Amino acid sequence: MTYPPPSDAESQQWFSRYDRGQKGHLTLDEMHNLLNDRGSSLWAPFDQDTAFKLARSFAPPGTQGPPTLTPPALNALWQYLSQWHSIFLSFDADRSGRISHSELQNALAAFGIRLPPRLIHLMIHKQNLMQGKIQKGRRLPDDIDFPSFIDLCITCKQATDTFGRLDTSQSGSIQLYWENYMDIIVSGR
Ligand SMILES: [Ca+2]
Repeated sequence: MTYPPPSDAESQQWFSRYDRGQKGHLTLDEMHNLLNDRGSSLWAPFDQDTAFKLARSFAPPGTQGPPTLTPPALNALWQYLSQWHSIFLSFDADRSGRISHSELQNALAAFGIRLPPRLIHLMIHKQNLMQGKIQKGRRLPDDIDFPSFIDLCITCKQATDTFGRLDTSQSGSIQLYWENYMDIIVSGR
């Protein structure tokens, strides 16, 4: 089941409903609530961290402080989620509603990102750990849901962009001073 992008009228209706005080923009919390309410029949809830990454990606450039979303930015976000949900479904080969190790490996390879199985396992484990989806006494999930898939793809894209920016000769390797490395870790860019 795919999620069609909303019409302009529908999108405006949702925006008005969640824009408390009719400010003309959605705060991070308002956008987070809207995201989970609208997608409740299709995907697991987005956690706060992934919602923040999405809001930051679609907030107007140069936004200082917490990201906010205008109506056009909300439309762009829904288009983005709709496209990614289709991609998610296309790589969910066994139609389980989740992405397994091999399905993730295929998806990343299709995006030009080739990673060893150990790293794929680690990323899946870390996603489930970060999002509190590992419960005490239960076997660790070895697959991820749609919000985790989105989060992981955003992380991979940021890492690939950062590496590409530093690999000016496109040799596939970079040399980093400690300070530059710390700058990347701390700034998250
Ligand atoms: Ca699957």
